[in-house]
Parts: sequence; C-alpha cells; structure tokens
Amino acid sequence: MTSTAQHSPDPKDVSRRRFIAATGSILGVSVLGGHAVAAERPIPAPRLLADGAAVPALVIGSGYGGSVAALRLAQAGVDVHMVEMGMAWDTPGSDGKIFANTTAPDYRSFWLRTRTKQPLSSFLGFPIDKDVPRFTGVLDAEEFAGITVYQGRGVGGGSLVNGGMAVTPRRENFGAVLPTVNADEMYATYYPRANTGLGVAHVDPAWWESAACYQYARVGRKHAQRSGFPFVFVPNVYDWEYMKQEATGNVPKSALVGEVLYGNNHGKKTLQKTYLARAAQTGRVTVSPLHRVTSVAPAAGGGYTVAIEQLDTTGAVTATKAVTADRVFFAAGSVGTTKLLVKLKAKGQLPLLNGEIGKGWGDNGNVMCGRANHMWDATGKLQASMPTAGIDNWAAGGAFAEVAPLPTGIETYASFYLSITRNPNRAAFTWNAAAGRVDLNWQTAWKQPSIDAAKTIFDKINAKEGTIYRTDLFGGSKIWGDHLTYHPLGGAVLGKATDNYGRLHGHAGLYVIDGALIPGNAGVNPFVTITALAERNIERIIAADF
Ligand code: FAE
Repeated sequence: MTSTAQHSPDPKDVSRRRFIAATGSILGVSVLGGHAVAAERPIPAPRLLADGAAVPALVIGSGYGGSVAALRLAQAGVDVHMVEMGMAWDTPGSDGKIFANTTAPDYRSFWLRTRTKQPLSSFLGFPIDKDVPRFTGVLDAEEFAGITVYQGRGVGGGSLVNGGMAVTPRRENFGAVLPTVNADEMYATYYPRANTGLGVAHVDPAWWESAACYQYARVGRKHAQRSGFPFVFVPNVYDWEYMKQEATGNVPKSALVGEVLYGNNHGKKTLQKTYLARAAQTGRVTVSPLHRVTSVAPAAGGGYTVAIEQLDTTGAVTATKAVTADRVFFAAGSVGTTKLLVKLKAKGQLPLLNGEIGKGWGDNGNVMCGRANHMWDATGKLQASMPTAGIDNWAAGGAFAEVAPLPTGIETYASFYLSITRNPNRAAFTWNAAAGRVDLNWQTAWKQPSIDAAKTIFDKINAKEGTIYRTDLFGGSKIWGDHLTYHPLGGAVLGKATDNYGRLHGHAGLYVIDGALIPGNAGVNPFVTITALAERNIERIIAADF
C-alpha cells in the first residue's frame, strides 16, 4: 500500500468534549440538556446582521475558504461576520434527524427544487428522481447549459455534503495546480496546517481489510492491481473510531447507512466541527444563515456597501439589508464568487475589476462510470459512504479514479468510480443582460478528454476481468457520467483576477479566498488544497493589510 498524502496527519481539531466545556454559554440549553445533535454542531452563534450595520470584515459564504478566513481573522483580533445563503443545519426535523438519507431524499435534500436531480439519475434502468417540496435544502444541483454543478448550501458549505476525501496532491504535480505559489511553503507549512485544522486521518488498514462495509473497495483494489494500476489509500475527515462503533452497532449509524450527499448526521468532521467550532470559540465570529449577498460596491465614506437578501425556507425574500464592511472576503465557492464578481463588474458596481474575472473555470476533470462485476465479485450490500482509496494513474494516463461507494442497501455487483482527470478545457462566466443572469459556456462535449483518460484505466480492467461498463446509471444507456461536476474550480484565478494572495485587482479591501482561485484543476479532490491556499493567503493578508 502507498499513499498520495504527503503530510503527517495530526488531527488536533477541537474534540467534542473540549468544545462543550468551552462553549456552554453558546450552546447553553442544548448542552445542559445533553442534546447530542446540537452538541455535534458547535457553530458560530447565529446573530443576524441588522440593516445598516457596520462590520470590519464580512465573509460571503461559510465553506472552506470562508471558514479559514473567519477563524484566522478572529484569532488576529478582528470581528468577523459571515453571510451564508444556506441554512444553519443545527435543528432536527420531525424524524429527529438534521439531514436526510441518500437513499430517501426529502425536502431537506435539494436547494430550491421541486424534483430531485440525483447525480445517478437511474438505477437498473429505472429513473429514480422524485418530487420534493421546494425548500432551502443542503445540496444544490445548479444547472448551466452544458453541465450541472453540485454544491453544498448551508453553514459549512461543501463540507456538509461531500465525501470527506482529504487529499494532498503529490508534490511533483503541484506546479501544474498552482503555478505561482511557492511549493516549499505549501508542503512545509500550509498543507500540514490545513490537514490538522480539518482533522484529516487515515482509516485503520487492519480494520479496513476485514470490514464488511469496505468489501466494495477491496474488490476495487483487486481489479486495479490485477491490471497493474497503483492503488492508493487516501485520508478522510470521517471519524474512523466512530465508524468502527457504527459497525459494532454501538452508536447511531451515519456512513454505514449511506449518509453523504444530503448530509451526515454523525461521524463526519464537517467545518461545523472543526474550523467553525474554533471560530465560535474566539467569540468574534457571528453568522447570518439564510442571507444571500447580491451586491458589493464602494461606500461613500470608504469600505463597501453590501446588499443582502434574507430568505425564508421556500427561498422567498423576506427582507433586504444594506450593511457596510471595511473589507469583504468572497468565499461563496467557485461558482458563487465568480457569478457575483461577473455581475458586479458588468453592472458597474465594481467597475475596476480586471478582464480576468469569470475566466479559467474548470470541472477538475470529473467523470463517473460504473462496471458490472461477475457474480463472484460481489461488492456488498453494506457500503460505507466514505471513500478510502483510488487508482492513481497520473503517471501513465492522467487520471485519479476514486473507488466510490454505491450505498443502495442491496447487492449491485457494481464497481463505481469518480475519476479526476487532466481536462485542459476551460470555460468562462459572462453576464447575460437580457436574461439578467450569469451564464457559463462549458459544453458537455468538453468532457471527452476526461472520458479518454478514464478509459485508459477501465477499458483495461474490463478486458482483464471480462466485464463491461454499466449502462443503467445515468439514463439513456449512457456509460459515462459526463453531465456534472462536484469540483468546480476557478473563475477568479490567483495571480490573474487577483494578486498572488487573493487581493482583487482594482478595488482595495476585496479578497477572493475560495475555490475560485484555483485554475480549473487540482488533480485530486480539492478541499485540502482550497483550505491550504486560504491558510497561506490569509496569513499574508492579516500581516500586511490589517
Ligand atoms: P463552498 O464549500 O462551496 O462554500 C461556499 C458557500 O458560499 C456555500 O455554503 C454557499 O451556500 C455560500 N454562498 C454562495 N453564494 C452565496 C451568496 N451570494 N451569499 C451568501 N452565501 C453564498 O466553497 N472535495 C474533496 O476534496 N473531497 C471530497 O470527497 C469531495 N466530495 C464532494 C462531494 C460532493 C457531492 C460535492 C458537491 C462536492 C465534493 N467535494 C469534495 C468538493 C468540495 O466540497 C468543494 O471543492 C469545496 O466545498 C469548495 O470550497 P469553497 O470554500 O470554495
């Protein structure tokens, strides 16, 4: 076994017990009442921004980049307010759970849709999408002309819905990921800091070898190795001790009942439990959930006027607010940040932004596929929803294929993969004045290089194993899931739309600090790189600008 991770995981993030001791005043009633759900989600106290408020630092979005910015600014003595369009995700529904299960999507699952749009649209050839009430749910399937971009919505951003795979790119590949960034500093300081802050850890290999819930991954390993491909373990932010307890039936199940896409009720160390918990401890960070930033423009007396819409859970606007901020951090994710900047430049609110705004967007080369195994290669009806491993074919074909779970609860005899490939195509966001929205010019056909790269792995495995691709997962007998990405990157690229630390050109005091900075491809799952880059940039910004 080898590993792609080049750090020494040191998960010293806030333990639940320590946090409860430290934040009794914030969680008060819930903690005293021993309410496990709230205790697991020690996030900054919602304190809604009032119309006309003035704040020193305003962070738009509460995903990875926003959480790093909030924590480090607060630790440096700056009061921070986070504005998050999604919900707080701190209150259980009538079933006692905060999040819905992957196999039973409900009103909580999707952001303002009346019908689910599941990444796998069919199973055994039957469509699986269904009607749901329109609600500010946790997963957004945002549709552009040529691609659907999946994103997390809520306090914690993508950490609420993602697979937790926490991958540090191989050092030799870093130059292609962020060419203007000093790799020595990243690997000596910022990747280790990010991994520690996120609570990244490896699965216990001995347990993994015998756990029923990772049979699918062991089948994936067998097939990879029999075709001569390197099979690597990757760390995750799931609490592995919790998963062991799930397997023995001692705690409420989460990964072992397939929770992931629509949130994990237990076990996953989302940002709510790591960076945001530590931010809450500073006492300097507040958050307005269900608040959406619509505009940022220079204020007459200096700083910026930020226009905000307050939403209810149907998505209706219940109030509009204008606040002023000395400094504004765009952390609304690659798509959210870029859409705002493109609109604000085009409409003249931020006219001095440069011509790089909106450019350099990529899908991290995402493409999915499934293989149909023989009856003797059962992948198991119990599948942990947290991936642990993949096929690292960067050296030969330019693909990292995550062996992904298919947690349906039944034996599927399917091996399922999300490949991250080197796709050179880059798209641009532009303002569509007639429609009053931002468009993205990505074309579905641009996935072909990704399909070609993935085929170098799976054609060979199929030939060796005498197996075929599944055609029942994406509708219309399609083999390739080429209609989506989970990993939007770019749009306000580091060193182009911003300086080399995320300061936007043209308007002092505005920063980009999220996945929009990364030029389209991280080569591996991106959140560790987004976090590490944010750690690097905020350190410099605090030292030089505050
Ligand atoms: P992000 O986490 O998306 O946070 C942006 C936040 O801003 C969101 O909470 C938005 O609701 C909010 N927002 C947007 N617009 C506005 C606005 N106008 N006003 C106020 N708030 C706004 O950004 N990555 C991995 O490394 N490993 C994985 O295993 C993995 N699995 C994934 C699985 C799924 C299903 C998905 C969807 C993603 C996955 N990712 C994974 C990708 C990862 O979650 C993503 O790269 C990061 O979350 C991006 O971080 P950012 O800070 O850029």
